[in-house]
Amino acid sequence: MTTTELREAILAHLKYALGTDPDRASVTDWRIALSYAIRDRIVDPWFASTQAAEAAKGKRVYYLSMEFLIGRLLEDAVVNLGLMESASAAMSSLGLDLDTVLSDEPDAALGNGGLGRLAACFLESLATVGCPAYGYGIRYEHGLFRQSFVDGRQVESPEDWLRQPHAWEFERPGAAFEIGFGGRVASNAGRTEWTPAESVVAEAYDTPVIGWKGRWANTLRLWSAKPTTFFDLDRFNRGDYYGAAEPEALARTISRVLYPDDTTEEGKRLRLKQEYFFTAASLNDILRRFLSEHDDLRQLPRKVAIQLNDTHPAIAGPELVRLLHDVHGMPLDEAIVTARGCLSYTNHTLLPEALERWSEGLMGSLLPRHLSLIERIDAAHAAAHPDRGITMRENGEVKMGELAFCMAHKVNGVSALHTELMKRTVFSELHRLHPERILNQTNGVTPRRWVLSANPRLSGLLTDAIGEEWVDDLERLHEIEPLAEDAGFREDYAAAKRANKEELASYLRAERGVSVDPEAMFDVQIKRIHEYKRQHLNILEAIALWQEIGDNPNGDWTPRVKIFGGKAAPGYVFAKEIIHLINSVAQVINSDPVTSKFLKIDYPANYNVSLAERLIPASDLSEQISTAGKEASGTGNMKFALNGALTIGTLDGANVEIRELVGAENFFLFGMDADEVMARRAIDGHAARAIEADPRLARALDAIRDGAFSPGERGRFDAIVSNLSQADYFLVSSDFTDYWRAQREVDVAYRDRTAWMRMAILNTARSGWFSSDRTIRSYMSQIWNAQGLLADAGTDGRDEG
Ligand code: F55
Repeated sequence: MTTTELREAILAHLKYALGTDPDRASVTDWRIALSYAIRDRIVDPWFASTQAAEAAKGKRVYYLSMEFLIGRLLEDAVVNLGLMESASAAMSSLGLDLDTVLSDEPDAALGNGGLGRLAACFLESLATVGCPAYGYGIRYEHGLFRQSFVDGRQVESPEDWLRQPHAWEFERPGAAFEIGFGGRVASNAGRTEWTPAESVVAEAYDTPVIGWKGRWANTLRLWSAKPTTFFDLDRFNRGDYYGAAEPEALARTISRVLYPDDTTEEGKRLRLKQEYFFTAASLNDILRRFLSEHDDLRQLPRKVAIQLNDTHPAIAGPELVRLLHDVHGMPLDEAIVTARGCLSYTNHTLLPEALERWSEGLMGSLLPRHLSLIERIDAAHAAAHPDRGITMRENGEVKMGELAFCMAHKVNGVSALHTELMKRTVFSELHRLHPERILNQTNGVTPRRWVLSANPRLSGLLTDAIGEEWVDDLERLHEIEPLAEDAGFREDYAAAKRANKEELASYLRAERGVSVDPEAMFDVQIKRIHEYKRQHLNILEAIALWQEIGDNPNGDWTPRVKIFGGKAAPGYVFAKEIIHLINSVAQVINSDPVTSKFLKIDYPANYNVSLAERLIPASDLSEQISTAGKEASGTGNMKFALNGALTIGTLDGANVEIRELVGAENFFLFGMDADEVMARRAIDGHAARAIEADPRLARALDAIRDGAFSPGERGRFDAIVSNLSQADYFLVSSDFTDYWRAQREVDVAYRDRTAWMRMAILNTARSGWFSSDRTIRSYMSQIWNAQGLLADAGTDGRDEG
């Protein structure tokens, strides 16, 4: 598409779709007009892909996820269609700057963190490798809350991404299903029938997902809850205007808002409704599509692969059994086997508080038929394994992990270590009964978003050096390995990083009024705030460093800027204390005239996908410091390594694999491993011992306790101090000394600019394996048994085996 054609298309949309003209148009109007013009280019490949999938009558993949953290869509589409230059030229010919227009788009924040972002990377990779697939989820009216800081404390406000017209979706009033809740179950002539007491309509909204070079496009289908009757006319006529609108309000509540908690499962009735709502709508849709192409439901596993993104859609097991057995008359045992043949389950956490359990009381009242089917499935499983000591129900609760495991033919972890721990801990008994079921699929990230568009300077360098093929064949980055020894390339690589840092520095100056020196090391920890991720270990090290610099202000310190980003679940009190502590420490340290040329701390509010795209390319050091055994994988760690930030990290999640691939000499390892963590916890008074053994740690904790960061309010952070000195479950105190040691090694390494750049280049060169294309091909061959439909793609010979 030429610049002129694109320009004309934009003007036409501005006029005919938005009803405005160039003189009046706002940036948002232009952005939406550009989005429509780009969207038009997606529709043909999208139709072609849909038709190719229909003609092939092959297997389709369905990715069921409560969360899709897709961020902005316009830039992604422009990049994948290869229209970056035309778009930039077209916008400037209209007097606009493309970057300004692109950053006007609100993030679609339909997820909490890693799990939701993984789903988004997977969608893009499924399209890039040409695998016929649908993402299924919820069209939340409000995504993850907006975070702001008031006096250093997190304050949440509602997110409102749909306030402006959403240019990427197509409403499908014709694709709608009635979803029932409650009611009763009755047997009728040998057939069980569920008669729900209430119901809502799930209506589909489709967003096309275009892969690299526009060769293939899939669909993200999000369900919105609508009332079965819009309006209670009788109540209206009686003058009860609020009551008349009640059915609508009640129904819409289901897709109103994303639950903002990424760990603790609170057993909320509305949450279970959301889970069933989108799962049932998706399964109805899947069966409808299958039956439009085939007639024998016993063939379902050959045509349908359904991936459950954690247990949130685990009700899919009983729901599919219900559809096959109750609705389509398949014998129960066969229905269970058939459903299992379609379903597979990804586990994303071992944290006990994050494993979903639903009380049988709640489930029985909302989904009575499903509860009775779970009992039947449980009984069938028990009968097949009479020696087993567990069931999927315990203390009046249904354990969704066990249910998902029993209803899936494959269960996967998301990193090598996490998968081993799954086998050894939460699923040890089920693993003994089904040793072939658990497998690993190490996470990945899409290089189109996380390298090509987030880091155009690095991308340009890579393409100049080795051609463009790395973009969808990321292991080709190995080809730049020899260039780590090339002084010219190192300088270019350093210049790209430097320019990214300058850009971030001016952003921080403009948006936050903080000034940072681009020469300093940018040390970044961005992720949800959680005790196991140990942002408090990072801030403790900052305090100790500040104290040490203060002792010796004329020392030869390596300048650092520590940047934090991340939200805490609104109900997670301790995580909010950590945020408050970081902000309070930042305020004191940043205003210390003696130390501030060596150490600054910044915590921009409202961390999201778009902010990650700014921060990661400008980072030198990636903080991956979770308590070993707790972070299932991490995916930010991969994005940093690809963009040439060195990792300081524990042997946790995918850090282990990153270190193996980039080389131990290019990774700053510290801390206990998962086995040592368990042993350390068994030592009486481990925290007190660690503090006694390390005067730096003791002094840092004393400063917090004495009110150094809470002038006039000594006890403000007592909860943190006493936690770290006593229970310290996440072993912050016990890992502090080694973390400090590793950080000082980082300081020394950063001063040797040549050696540092060599290491950074090797991180980029050796991280190509972390492309989500690799992950998706591996799911296709090892779990889904699905084929790609692109002439030059597919799974043959390219998966990881
Ligand atoms: C969201 C809702 C609930 Cl109820 C529970 C968990 C979550 C959630 O967001 N989890 C999450 O993000 N888990 C992360 O998944 C990533 C992708 O696999 C991993 O990399 C990361 O280690 C894990 O914490």
